Formats: sequence, C-alpha cells, structure tokens
Amino acid sequence: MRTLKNILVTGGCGFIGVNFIRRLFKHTPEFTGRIINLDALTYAGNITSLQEIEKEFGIDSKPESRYFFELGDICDRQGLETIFAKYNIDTVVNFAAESHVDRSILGPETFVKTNVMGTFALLDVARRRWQISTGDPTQPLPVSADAEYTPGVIFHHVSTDEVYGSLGESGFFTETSPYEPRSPYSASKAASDHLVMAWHHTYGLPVTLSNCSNNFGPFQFPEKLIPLMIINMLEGKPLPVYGDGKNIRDWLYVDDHTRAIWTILSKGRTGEKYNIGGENERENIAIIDELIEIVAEKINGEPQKIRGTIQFVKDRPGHDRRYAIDCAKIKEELGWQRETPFEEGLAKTVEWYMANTTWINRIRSGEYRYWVEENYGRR
Ligand code: NAD
Ligand code: TDX
Repeated sequence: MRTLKNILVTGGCGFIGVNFIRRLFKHTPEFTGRIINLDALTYAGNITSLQEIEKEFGIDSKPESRYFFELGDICDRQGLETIFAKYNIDTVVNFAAESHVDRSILGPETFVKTNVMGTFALLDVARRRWQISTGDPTQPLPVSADAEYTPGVIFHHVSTDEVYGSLGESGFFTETSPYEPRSPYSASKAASDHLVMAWHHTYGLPVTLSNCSNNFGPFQFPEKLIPLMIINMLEGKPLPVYGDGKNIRDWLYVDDHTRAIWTILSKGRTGEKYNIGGENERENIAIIDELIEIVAEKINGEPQKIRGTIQFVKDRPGHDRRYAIDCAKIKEELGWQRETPFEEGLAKTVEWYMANTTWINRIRSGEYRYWVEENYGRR
C-alpha cells in the first residue's frame, strides 16, 4: 500500500474532482495527507462545490491545513514547478480536462490544448521533480526506462472508455482493446493516454492510468445527459434526445469511480492501465424513461405528461453507438467492485438536484465565478 502525503489533484473543482476530494476527506480515514487542488476554473469548475471542505480542512492555510486551492492552468509549466516545490508533491491525480463531447465538436482547440498539452506539461514537470539525478542538476536528466525516482511517487491519469471508439451489438472494451477515438474529445484523451504511457516506458515515470465509463451523480455540470434531463423535467422544458435515442452507455455512480481511483492509487501496479465500468449498459431513451418515473413520483406528477416533452433532435456527428466495459482486471487484481445499484444512484442523483437548486442557479447566473473575480481579478 502506498502512503500518499501531498496529492496534487488537477481539475478538482469539476464533477469527478469534487467528488474525489470529498471522498478522501470525508470517507477515507486511511488518508491523512494533504490535497492541493489546482484548477483553472473554466466554465465547468465550481469553487463553491468545495466550500464545506475548505472550511473544515483548509483552515485559512494554517500549519494543520490539509486542503489548499491553487488557481492555475495545467499548461503553465512555471506554475506547476512552483506548486511541486511549494507543497512537495508526491502524487498527481490528473482530472483536469475539457470533458464535453458536444463542445469538442464545436471548438476542438481548447481540448487539444488542455487535454494534450496540459497532460504533457504535468508529465514533464513530474519527471523533472521526481527523477533522482546523480549528475549535474543544471544538465538535462539522463534518459532511461530504468531511471530512479523518489520512492512512493505516483502519477495517475484519469481517462475515458471513449478512447476505444464505438462497439457493435456485442463485445466489451478491455485494457488491450485498440484505441480508435472518433470525436475531438476522445482523440485528445487518447493522445494524453499515449503520452502517459510513453513517459513510463521511455523515462520510467511511475504512472497508472484508468479508463472509465459514463459517470453520474451530484455536482455534474448540467450539460451532460442525466443532470440536463433531470433539470429540464423539473422545469417542464423539452428533453432533447439525439438521433433515435438507442445509443448505449455503461453508467457508473461517481462514488464508485472515485473509490476505484483511490484503490488504484493505493495499490495499483505502476505502468498498468485499469478499466472501470458499471457493468450497466442502458440505451439513452431507457435512462430518460427511468428518470421520468423517478421525477414524476417525487413531484407527484404524471409520467405520461413528462414523456410528452421528449423531442428527438438531430444526431451528434460521429455519435458513438455503444460503449461497454470489461472491468475484470480491477476487480480481480485490486478487489474493487461497483457498490451502488443503478436505480439507487439515479434516485440519489435526482434527490440531489432537487435539493440543490442554489447550486444550479449559481451555475446559471455565473455567480460561482464571482469568487474568482473577487480574489484574482476579472478573467
Ligand atoms: P468536468 O468538465 O466536470 O471538470 C473539469 C475540471 O477541470 C473543471 O474544474 C475545470 O475548471 C478544470 N480544468 C479545465 N481545463 C483546465 C486547465 N487547463 N487547467 C486546470 N484545470 C482545468 O470534468 P469531469 O466530468 O469531472 O471529468 C474529469 C476527468 O474524468 C476528465 O479528465 C474526463 O475526461 C474524465 N472522465 C469523465 C467521465 C464522465 O463521465 N464525466 C468519464 C470518464 C472519464
Ligand atoms: O441532450 C443530450 N441528449 C442526448 O441524447 C445530451 C447532452 C446527450 N445525449 C446523448 C449523447 C450520448 O449518447 O446521451 C449520451 C450521453 O451524453 P453525454 O452526457 O454528453 O456523455 P458522453 O458523450 O457519453 O461522454 C461522457 O462520458 C464519457 C462524458 O461527457 C465524458 O467526459 C466521458 O469521458
């Protein structure tokens, strides 16, 4: 078991990052280290999602503080160098990314910048800080697959099942499935995965990599299918279904994903990649149908009336038909398995969005960005 002391979490103000940080502080007693959350606070980053953690564990940056926030971009090498030195970083968990497929189709450039160049910058700075050099520190580091690193350091990269492309009616993605990305988003994530593995094979950097299926749960930005549908149902707005609605995704409750990442960090083998999935395939239209039933029951409404707001719209270009994950490796090797049944996760998610209208309204009004402006000037 690795003991992780100073974890640099990138993109910690996004959906999965927030859930990960909350899990570590609230539900992982064996974690006694510090988290340094580096986030550029793009449209998807919401600092207010971690207010409670900041209050309890940030304690105004006193010596006993265990939570720190750094506003910055993972592409900024100088900034990364400073953070590595300031906090003596021994672990990186790289969540930071542009994550929405539709946005990648409209504007791919930031995807290449953050997902590819950002991951490159992080890898390179981690290598520079962690590789033990017996030579002249002003000279370039010796290149070797057997290079020595500070004991215990680990670089974990969070990736997606979308790198494997689209499945037909049968079959599953395994860790050895060929990469066949088809959207600008998945192509940029695939590139980042290749860089991570290259840094391991060429320079010996201790890395782990995970490819996860579709997550859902609290704090997800309402551009993604499940929160978008819940909010639109609650507000009586149309429910836009792409194409015929029969595209299949493998859904995983976010808590199960963050627990899998913690498991890999603690005991995953370096140089290995692990698939994480919910073994829970659903057609989009079936998910929407389940959500309609849950929402109708909770608001005392008529499912049929909500169903009437479904609108089949133009399909997403290059829309992958089916994803399905074989996660036997993480189950057998590391003992992880999904715990939250899909229906339970879905009900909890609906309840969360119903109870957190302030969070939703802040996103709508952009109010969560005031904090950035007040503290760092207008961006
Ligand atoms: P998200 O879009 O909700 O959050 C991304 C976060 O990264 C935001 O806080 C944003 O401000 C930050 N960020 C963006 N660019 C940055 C930059 N240049 N420097 C620093 N911070 C930056 O994403 P998410 O859904 O939480 O996904 C997190 C990671 O998990 C991503 O790498 C994504 O590819 C991967 N993933 C997501 C899912 C899913 O279903 N959401 C599934 C598999 C893998
Ligand atoms: O309004 C919608 N209508 C619709 O039919 C939206 C937003 C989506 N969809 C469909 C497209 C997909 O088939 O629902 C499915 C899920 O769409 P998204 O929520 O956009 O997720 P997806 O494109 O599958 O990608 C997600 O899972 C893998 C995350 O956004 C990625 O970051 C992750 O890597």
